Amino acid sequence: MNIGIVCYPTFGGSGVVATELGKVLALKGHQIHFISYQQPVRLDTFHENIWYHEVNVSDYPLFDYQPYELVLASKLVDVVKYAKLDLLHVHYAIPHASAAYMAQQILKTEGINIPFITTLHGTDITLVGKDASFEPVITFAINQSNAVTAVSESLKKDTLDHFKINRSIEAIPNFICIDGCEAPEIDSELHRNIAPNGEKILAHVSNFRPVKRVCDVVKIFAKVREKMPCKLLLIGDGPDRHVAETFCRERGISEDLIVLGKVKDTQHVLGIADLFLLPSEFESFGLAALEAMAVGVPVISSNTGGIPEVNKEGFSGFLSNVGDVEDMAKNAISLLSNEEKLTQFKEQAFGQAKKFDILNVLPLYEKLYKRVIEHPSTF
Ligand code: GMT
Repeated sequence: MNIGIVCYPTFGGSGVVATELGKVLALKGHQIHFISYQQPVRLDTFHENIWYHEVNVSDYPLFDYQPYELVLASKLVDVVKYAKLDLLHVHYAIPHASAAYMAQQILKTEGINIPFITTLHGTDITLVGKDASFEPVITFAINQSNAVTAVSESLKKDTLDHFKINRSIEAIPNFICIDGCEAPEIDSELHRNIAPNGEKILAHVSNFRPVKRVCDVVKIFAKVREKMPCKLLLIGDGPDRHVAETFCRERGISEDLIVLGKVKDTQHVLGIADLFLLPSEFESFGLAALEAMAVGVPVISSNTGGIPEVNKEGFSGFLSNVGDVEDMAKNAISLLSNEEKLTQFKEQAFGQAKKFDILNVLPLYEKLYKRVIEHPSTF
């Protein structure tokens, strides 16, 4: 199949999922055309069957706000026509689904029929999409898509509960590429560097937006640190990074805080951690937690949104109510202070991640693509 993938190029989960999906589809022989305003971060090397088309946003002085949706729609028209695409798969509804709809309508006037699939990722529904300033367009674009997928059952339910949806939505979970039967070897030099005295390592990866509750991450860390020597490894960057830094400075525990910023190969670094913390206010899936589990790191998380579909209570980690820092710290301390239990949870976390192996998820997308290409208006 000849597939156009539209995504955000940044470190956010939706861009990561879109890029990894495209790379695996290309390996299987499909022709994949990525369309975005920057080369996606995970598209670091080019392979056979992969193309990248950049959307150039003009900076004409009349525009205080550049009309990205329009230039994206025009680019889609161009790529569909000249790369002879069979299908568009857009990741994150805003503004990709409405741009795809516009491109579809333009192409129809030229006798070209291009179906598009919208994958909902989370904040496009739960935060931004619900906003009255977007809602009518989002509802329309979801209803007009030839197929819609959501990354968890929970997100599917939220979409059906909060929007006037008159069509079906298929839940297709996020995935991970698992290599081998056991979690990969850890980088022992990196481990020595971060925890030179054998301290336990707690890790968190995110874009440090308020929804991630970075304040809870550092509070949990501070409570664990009262009981045992440990380090907190923060990966990523964003508006609330200073919350973590200020909290640790004020308590004089900054020497045990390591902020790595935006790291491309997060799993390599995550491998050295003993626990992953994800206390989010909301999380449609929690790809970061799955990436941690895939390198054998158990997860202490909140029980919001789609997280319980990924992190299994008392098996791959523990779940608590949003904001219940006491409970999260208690769970973390109980795991970290029992070596045998920690080893068992590390193995179980890896076992749980294997359920989301790309080999199990890819056929769901391929089947959907085939159905939509053959019967575009049925779904
Ligand atoms: O909001 C973010 O964390 C980024 C966002 C994205 O779309 O880039 O992540 C969402 O999509 C990820 C991939 O499907 C999910 O794993 C995250 O749970 C989801 N984030 C939220 O729901 C907050």
